[in-house]
Amino acid sequence: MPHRNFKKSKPSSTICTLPDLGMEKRHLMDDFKRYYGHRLGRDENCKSLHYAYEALSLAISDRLIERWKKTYNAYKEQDCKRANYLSMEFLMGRTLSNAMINLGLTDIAAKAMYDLGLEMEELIDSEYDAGLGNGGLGRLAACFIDSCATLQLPVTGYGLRYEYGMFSQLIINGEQVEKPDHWLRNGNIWEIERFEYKQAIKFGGHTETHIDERGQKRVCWIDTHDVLAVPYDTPIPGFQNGTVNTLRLWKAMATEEFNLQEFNEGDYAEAVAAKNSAENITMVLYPNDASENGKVLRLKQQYLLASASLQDVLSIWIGRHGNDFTEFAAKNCFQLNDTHPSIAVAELMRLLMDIHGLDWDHAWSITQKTMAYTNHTLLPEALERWSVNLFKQLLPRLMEIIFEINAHFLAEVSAHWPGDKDRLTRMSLIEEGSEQQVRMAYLAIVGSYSVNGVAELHSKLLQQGLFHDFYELWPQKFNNKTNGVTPRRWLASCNPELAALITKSIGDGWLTDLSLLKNLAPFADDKAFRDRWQQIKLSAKQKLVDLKKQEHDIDLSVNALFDVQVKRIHEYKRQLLNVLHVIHLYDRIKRGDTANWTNRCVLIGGKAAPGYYMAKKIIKFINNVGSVINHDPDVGDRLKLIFLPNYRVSAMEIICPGADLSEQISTAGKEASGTGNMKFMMNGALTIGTLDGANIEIREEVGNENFFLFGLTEEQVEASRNHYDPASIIEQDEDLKRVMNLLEWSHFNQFEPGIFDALIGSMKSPHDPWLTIADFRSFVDAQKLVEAAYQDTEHWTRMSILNCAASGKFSTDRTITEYNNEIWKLTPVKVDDNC
Ligand code: 26Q
Repeated sequence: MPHRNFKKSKPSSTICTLPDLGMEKRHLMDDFKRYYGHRLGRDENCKSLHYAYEALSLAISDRLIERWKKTYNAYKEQDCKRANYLSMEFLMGRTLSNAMINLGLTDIAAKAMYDLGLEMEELIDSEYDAGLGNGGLGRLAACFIDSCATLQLPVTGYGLRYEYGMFSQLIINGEQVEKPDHWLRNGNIWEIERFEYKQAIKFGGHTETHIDERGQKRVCWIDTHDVLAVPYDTPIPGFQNGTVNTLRLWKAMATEEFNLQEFNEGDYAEAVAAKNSAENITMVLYPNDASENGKVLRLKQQYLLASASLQDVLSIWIGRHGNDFTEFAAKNCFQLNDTHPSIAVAELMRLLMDIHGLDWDHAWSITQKTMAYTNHTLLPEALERWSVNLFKQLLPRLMEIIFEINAHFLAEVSAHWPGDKDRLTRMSLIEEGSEQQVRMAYLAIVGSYSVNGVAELHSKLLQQGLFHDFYELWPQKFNNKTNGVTPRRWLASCNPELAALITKSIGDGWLTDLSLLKNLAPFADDKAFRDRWQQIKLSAKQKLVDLKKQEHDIDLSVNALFDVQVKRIHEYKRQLLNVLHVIHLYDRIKRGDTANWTNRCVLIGGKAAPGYYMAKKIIKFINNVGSVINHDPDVGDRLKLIFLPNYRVSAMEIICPGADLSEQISTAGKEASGTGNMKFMMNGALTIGTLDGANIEIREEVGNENFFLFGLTEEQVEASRNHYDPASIIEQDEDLKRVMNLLEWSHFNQFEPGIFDALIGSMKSPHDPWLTIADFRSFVDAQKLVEAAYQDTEHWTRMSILNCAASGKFSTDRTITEYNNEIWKLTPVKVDDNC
């Protein structure tokens, strides 16, 4: 069916003006009933909670949509500068409870549901996570757009609408088994398809050059296979302020012409296959959180995101300003979430020159004034590179532009360092070798006016190490933006009891100015407050225990120290070090060395990239060690090791309020920032951690006495590279020797010989980059301090309160304010909230 063209026949403003929807209990109840009975066609015989969740969500969504329109109009009226956050991942998790908080409807809606005989918690729980991300980087994007809306900044999130998000993790016989995550199976009430804003994306073909009527050289990219990108919009509400921004996710679809052509030629099967290959582009999220090099489909995804988003922004611009780009850079900017969308640098050049007729210099000046790049990793192996040959085949015009950008850039390098050939080789956007490769990070740096890391140490190391040459050339481009998390989801929504206590004590200003949490500090000396704080922690732990019991029939005791490490499974994050410590505790129990014992429950959760052999072994190892320890009657309640399957956003919402101890134990210099560390701190967990990523800033904020520090520093890690001798460390440490002996004697794999050899070998290797053995002793010693501190409940509770009180810096409201003040320079736009 042809879609209606709104440009030709506009609906009159009368049909667009809607009556404001009520915000009282009766309004919600009426709307709920109408949706449940009419739109969804359900009645009292319906057993599934899903439809009640949908009916409530539709009622809530209506209230978002009316504010969405007002926001849209306010932005249009003010003709304000806008930022666009380009990210291959938006790890949104659930939407309903966040939407209610931000609309100020949490209590009213809960009462409405109660009156209808429904339990709000059950409805919230029946929502499927939108798992369109791997981990930190994707969740950061979700927190960022929440804060942008709360700060009333005109920012649009652009991403991909994957049909399949992050896989579900099953644990079978201790091993990870991946199950596809068809998150859209039951529909998604929060999104709106906007076919009218579709964009065509080119792939393949070749280029031709000709001279236009003005004597200018013009390049045409022709004989391409085009794919449509169709946007699906989700409203992103600010916190009780009337602003509702947009998350626009692109879905790939086959073009109608494409199919017709083949169909007319009689090749129906080919036509359908071609349709599939187009629609496959946004079928699945790549489940690796370090780059998987060389996959054509991944490059297609990246280009689709970049091209569709830029065309969208340009068509909005042209709709208002025609072909006049003089003000474009003053009114638009693009934040690139890592190198994944960095092909946008070349694509903006293409669109400005080939489609809109600008010359190179003008287009380049616009590009360099609008693009900004955030780096999220220091691991050199994780830096994205694409084969030049692949690029030429898939995106021939883009490859030409990258070569030209490189030629201009290398001329600048030569002028700065005449005769320095090594530097040219080092800095070139093209890496020479058996196969030429495009260095995407360098393309992003060259094309951007801002380059930032995500924590102080990380940004410093980028400048001194990975990007040093570029820092020397353009020091003013480089800056730091320490990550954060949104306090609405990561405190108010996930820990309502703690949030209520905080509000009762210091007022509710903290929800939008998290630095006010500092006013909690004096309450650390108040016994009644501490008692209440403790009760709340216990009740959060109980929820976690109940969940484990219900889902996996595991009994845990809330009196134990809940020691938690949840994050992607990676060698550098050192889940292995955590397990070595657990084995050490087990060994102490077996030897009867249990005087003054602190009962401990170690919880580890996270997904391994399906192709990451060592990470999968680590999961099996945790499960095997857990199974031996948890079934040993000598151990009892003293120690438990539990693997939490299918770690995801909604799981963290239950886990972080119930944690006592947060494990942030990466090899120093390897974790760019971490954000789980911030969620735990905000919820009153104490951190045991290395001087890595944002841990350093967490420790600075909370004070050394309220943080359990261990391990080598980043300098020591680097210095130990050439003379690391794990064998002699093991030899000199009786505790460690016993732990390693248990491993070597297959204590945890008695009927599975050899399965952990690769893990043991990697830890014992003098070339182990993660230095697990080097940090064992200092980790065990710090854990002893943890135990002693935990035994003094009053002291521990004080430290817990002080951690929460010191977490104000780690709100994404602060992070985004810095992005805005130093990079985007947008003016907040007030939106009338009298709906
Ligand atoms: C790249 C190419 C091909 C396939 C996959 C990828 C890919 C996908 C995701 C590469 C990396 C990621 C994700 C990285 C990530 O989550 N990094 C984390 O970012 C957080 C937010 O800044 C930091 O807190 C963490 O320290 C960092 O590890």
